[in-house]
Amino acid sequence: MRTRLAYAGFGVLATLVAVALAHLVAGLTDPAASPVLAVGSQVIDLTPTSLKEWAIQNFGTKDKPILIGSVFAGVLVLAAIAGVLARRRLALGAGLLVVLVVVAGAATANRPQFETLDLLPSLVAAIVAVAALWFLDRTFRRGSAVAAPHDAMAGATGSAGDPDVVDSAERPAPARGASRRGVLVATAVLAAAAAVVGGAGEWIARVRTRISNVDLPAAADPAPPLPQGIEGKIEGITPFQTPNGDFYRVDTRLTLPVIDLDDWTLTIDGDVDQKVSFTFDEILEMPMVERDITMTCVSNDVGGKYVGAARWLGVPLKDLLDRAGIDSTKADQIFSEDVEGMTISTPLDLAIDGRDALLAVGMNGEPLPLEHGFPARMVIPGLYGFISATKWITRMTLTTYAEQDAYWTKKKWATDAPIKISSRIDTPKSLSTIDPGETFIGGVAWAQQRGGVAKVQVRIDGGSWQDATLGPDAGNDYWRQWYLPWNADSGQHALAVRAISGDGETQTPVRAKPFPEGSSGVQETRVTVS
Ligand SMILES: Nc1nc2c(c(=O)[nH]1)N[C@H]1C(S)=C(S)[C@@H](COP(=O)(O)O)O[C@H]1N2
Ligand SMILES: [Mo]
Repeated sequence: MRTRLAYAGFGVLATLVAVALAHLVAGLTDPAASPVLAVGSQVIDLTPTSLKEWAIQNFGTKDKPILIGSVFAGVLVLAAIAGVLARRRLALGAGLLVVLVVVAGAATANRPQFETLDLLPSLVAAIVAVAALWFLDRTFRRGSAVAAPHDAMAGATGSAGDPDVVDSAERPAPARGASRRGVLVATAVLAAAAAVVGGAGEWIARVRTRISNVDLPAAADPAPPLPQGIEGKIEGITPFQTPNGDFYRVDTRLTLPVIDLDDWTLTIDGDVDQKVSFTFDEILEMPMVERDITMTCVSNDVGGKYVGAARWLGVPLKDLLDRAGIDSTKADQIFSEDVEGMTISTPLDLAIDGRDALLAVGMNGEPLPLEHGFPARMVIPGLYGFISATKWITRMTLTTYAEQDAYWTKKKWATDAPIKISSRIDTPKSLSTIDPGETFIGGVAWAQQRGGVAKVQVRIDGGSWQDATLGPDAGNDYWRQWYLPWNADSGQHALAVRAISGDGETQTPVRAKPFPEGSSGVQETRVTVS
């Protein structure tokens, strides 16, 4: 029993060392090719939409760490089994470890932008895992042989032929503690090596995914100064502009891409008069516009957090497309691709109907953070991000929906997905307990490309809809803060909110889940006043 436990530990340790070294090699080549991350990315791609939505709803932005953690835990359980197998036959345990690494290699090879070099981390992992397991096994058997030289098992393992063992066997058997110490030292050394090497890999990956300094040009067509939000007045309300560090992040990546600005280009091809490519500097030389736009994720539930408002600096998409000369009698979609081969479809007619569709390079006065698409991303007001907001973009192909299916189209999400009118209560927080007396109910509401938010109404305890006061206005593609003074009396209360757009449409009470074209319904929260 004790040796079985020790061997399970050996399997785990051998795997940790292998994964750590592979992580370091991946850090130096392509961080996304690190075995556990490659498997994690495959899991993301293979997970059914319903399960993915469930994970996003329940884990929120922690979905990525939770996924990596689960994959890692799964690997370690299998590694422990490999260790136990190795106790009987080393080849069996080593074989299982190799199978694990082959799975990781296959996951790596299945990535859209796969290069042969990406297999190096897996190859290293295979060699190191087997070598470490062999080493631990040998150390352990040698220790056992030393401790109990007449043990038939030890003699039968073949290590008896080892001159060291023969040597020591001739000496009086040392205390059992000495052999155990050998195993403990080996274990400690390997564990420390794994921590150091893995940490170094992580550090290198982080350094390499730090973005270079870029100086953004001033906008030729700037946005008017952003009015002061009411967050200073209504405590707990979402700020009028979302700071970059607080902006929600939704994408299919587990690692951030390594971007070399000198190599990066944006190519426009497909149904165009001429294929064109732009370097980053060439894009910066084009006239820039600045726009305040609220972006929303299709996975946002009513009342959810996947919405953010920023000031974007970029080139009008139309200007770029005009350089290529698009044939809109043929093409009906912009099929955009990121540096990793992830694809997004955008309806062409909506991208060129006059709305402020941008290739953005700046966000709230800074270069795009890497999390949000550095060096350039699309931003199109009024369309959910999954059909409009390609981050790390490198290609736009003018084509048809009949010819090309993008990532989420393959997963049966809608191709035509305008953002639905919605509103959210930020304060008082759902299910919270507040003091009785004068307070505010407040939040945000959005109706991009629908004439903006004309009105927000609040309903308390099923009463009549009351008009809320709107915060400042930064254009129809931007959200509005809103609040309603409330004299809260003791007891349980139900609060609801709805928005009415400038086009005269009222946010529908009909509930819909995010899949396949965005959630709808009215948010209702409960608060206790006591
Ligand atoms: N390359 C790439 N771009 C992407 C995605 C992605 O997975 N990969 N996700 C999209 C989705 S679903 C949304 S809602 C927005 C989110 O942008 P943000 O992370 O900057 O908030 O980016 C879009 N652009
Ligand atoms: Mo999204």
